[in-house]
Amino acid sequence: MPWDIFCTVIDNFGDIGVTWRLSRQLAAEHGVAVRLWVDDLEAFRRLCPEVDPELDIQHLLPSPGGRGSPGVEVRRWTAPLPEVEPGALVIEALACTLPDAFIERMAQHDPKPVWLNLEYLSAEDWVEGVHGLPSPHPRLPLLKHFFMPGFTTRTGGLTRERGLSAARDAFQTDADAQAVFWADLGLPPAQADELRLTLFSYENRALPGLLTAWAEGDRAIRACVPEGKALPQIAAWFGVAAPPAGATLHRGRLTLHVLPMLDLDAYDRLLWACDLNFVRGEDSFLRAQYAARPMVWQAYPQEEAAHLIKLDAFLRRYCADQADDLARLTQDFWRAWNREAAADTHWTRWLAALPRLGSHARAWDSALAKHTDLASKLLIFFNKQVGSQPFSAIPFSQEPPQ
Ligand code: TRH
Repeated sequence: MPWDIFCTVIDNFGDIGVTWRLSRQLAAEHGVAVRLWVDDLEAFRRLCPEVDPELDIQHLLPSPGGRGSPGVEVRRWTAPLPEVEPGALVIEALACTLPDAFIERMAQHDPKPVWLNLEYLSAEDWVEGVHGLPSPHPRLPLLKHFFMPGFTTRTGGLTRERGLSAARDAFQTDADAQAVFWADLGLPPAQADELRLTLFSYENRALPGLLTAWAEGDRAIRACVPEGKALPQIAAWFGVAAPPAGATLHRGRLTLHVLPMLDLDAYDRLLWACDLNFVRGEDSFLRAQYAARPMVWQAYPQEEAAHLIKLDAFLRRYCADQADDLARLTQDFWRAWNREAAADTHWTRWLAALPRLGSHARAWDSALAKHTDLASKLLIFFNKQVGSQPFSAIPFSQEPPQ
């Protein structure tokens, strides 16, 4: 029996990034046949070029490490949904809503599928209390459970592939592999004394000030900016029309490259190859933590500044083991960036602290790597619910101890 994962693409890439990453890991590492329902295949193709947006049904093989895997069946989420038999486990991901007819079929099915509401990632304390709670359907004999990703052992954990640390470390210590990676993007290899960073953010009123600090600073900065939300502001600051992917802009000590959207794995390598990563939302935020390099997070802006609460909840955990001055600096810079106010005033101190921030980033990632990952926790939850022999065709993944 397959597992069904449902994803609606709201206005960005996080929803499909999170669900595609999870789907391919379940298939590759646990032998689960995943059926991934997506309402916007064009958006999906941006981060997975193998996707053909014309097809209602297609099969993608998770690679690497997908030997013997059933792969992922990608289905266009149409209305009405084709009349398929529900899978053994159904995931309603990131606040999407299942079609009523599909829920009716779940209720009629024997045995009933395990039904999960996979929520957004948050470091807030209440997440532990909600993780695993059942929510009975108001009319039908069905239970839905909350599955909360999170940073502590009493949550659903974080998506993290087997072997990630080893692959990253190998790449970060291989100057040739990095040079090939940069050449493929049309960029020179890392230069001595240059700071190379990625900038993946939403529109941000603090951005022009930061660009000015970079252009007028002592250190050469090479910024890699993916196509998208921040580009109009950047173009305005350079006084040019919106630059296409492949464009390079110069001002003072700043060289800025506009990059095309990379696939998920290449984006990981981009984060691994840079000295500092500005990230946003949910999935790039997590991947930057796994890059084990200094980072700056812009939380997805929400009404009534709810994102600032999320930001502070994460900062409390992230900064807990930092020396006081480093914790204060991290809080000051990230809060200014998220309040869109004068982040540039912290830049010089930030730059000077980069080596210490890097050591902390590495320690933080090592601590995360010790937790059971989200896909493994899903399997544990599923097996507990069905009360059967372990479902996994391939043993649960465990990162080797760091
Ligand atoms: O795109 P986002 O802003 O997504 C957001 C958040 O997920 C938010 O929680 C959600 O509510 C909102 O969308 C609708 O940022 P995020 O989460 O980092 O997702 C970006 C995805 O794109 C991530 O999976 C990484 C991927 N990516 C690539 O694969 N290649 C690239 O070149 C880049 C820049 C990103």
